[in-house]
Amino acid sequence: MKIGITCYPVYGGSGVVATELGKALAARGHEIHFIAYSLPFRLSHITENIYFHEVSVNTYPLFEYPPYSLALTSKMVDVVRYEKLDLLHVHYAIPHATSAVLARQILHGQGIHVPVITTLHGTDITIVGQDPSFAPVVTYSINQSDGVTAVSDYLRRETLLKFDIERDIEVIPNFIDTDRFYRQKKEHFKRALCPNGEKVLAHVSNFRPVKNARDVVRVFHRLREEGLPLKLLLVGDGPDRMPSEHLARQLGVYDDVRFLGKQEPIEEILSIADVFLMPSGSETFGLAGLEAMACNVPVVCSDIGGLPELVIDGETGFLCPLGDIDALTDRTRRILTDDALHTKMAEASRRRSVEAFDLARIIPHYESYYESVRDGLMAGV
Ligand code: GMT
Repeated sequence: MKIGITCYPVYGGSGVVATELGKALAARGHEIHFIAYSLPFRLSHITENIYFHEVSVNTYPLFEYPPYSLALTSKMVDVVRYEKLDLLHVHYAIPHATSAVLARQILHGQGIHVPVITTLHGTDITIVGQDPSFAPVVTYSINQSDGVTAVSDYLRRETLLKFDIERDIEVIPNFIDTDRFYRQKKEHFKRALCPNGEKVLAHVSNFRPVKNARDVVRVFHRLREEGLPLKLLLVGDGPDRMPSEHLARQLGVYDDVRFLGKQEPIEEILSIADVFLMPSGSETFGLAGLEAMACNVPVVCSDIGGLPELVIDGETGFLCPLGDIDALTDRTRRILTDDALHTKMAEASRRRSVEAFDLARIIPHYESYYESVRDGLMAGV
């Protein structure tokens, strides 16, 4: 099939999923056209079957807010028409689903019928999408899409609960390339960071407030106070990075914390981690946690959102009440101080990532969903 994929090209889970999906589909022979305002960050080079169409927004003195959604719509119309796309698959409802629905309508007037599939990822439903300034448009765009998927059953339920939805939503969980994400031997890196054999806590996020990155520093501080030899690796960047740095200084642990910023070879960093911390306030799936699990790193996280669908409490890590620093500290300590438990959880984490979320299992689910939506649309034309 010829598939147009639109996503946020910046550092973040929905862009990662969309880009990895496009790459995997291209490898299976589909022709993939990314339509976005810049090259998706996981798309370092264009290969056979992959095309990139940049959306640029012209400024005009009247525009205090240049209308990106309309420029995106026009680009979608253009690409569908001239590249003869079979479908548009947009990731994150705002504004991508709306632009795609409008593009479909414009094309319909030109005798071109292209189905629109929207994948809901997270805050497009759980936070920003519910804001009254967006909610009616999000509801309309979901209802008007030809197919809608959600990355967890929690997100599906939440969408049906919070919006007036008149259609089915297919759950297709996020996935991982377990041939890329596995525990590598990184002895030099480990020795350089932990010269005295310290254990490593890790956290990867875009440091938005919803990630509660400061709770990671708090847990680390508690464990250090107890005398555990430990280092903390923080990967990514965003609004809460600086407050987290300040907190680490205030608590006197800054020297043992490494803020690595945005990094691409995440699997190399995860390969030296012992526990992954994810104390998020909201998380529909927790892709960063899945990446850790694939690298044999047990996850200690909040018991919220879609996280219980990913992390099996007591088997691949622990689920803790939201904001409970005592519980997060306790569960992390249990893993770090019990080698047998650590080994068991590390192996179970890897096994779960392969058995439930490997790309080879999930990509065919998308393909069959594409076909069913396209066939359904063609039957109605
Ligand atoms: O919804 C967001 O905050 C954006 C999105 C992103 O682009 O980072 O994150 C969501 O989508 C990811 C991929 O499906 C999920 O793994 C994340 O759990 C989810 N984030 C939240 O729900 C906060």
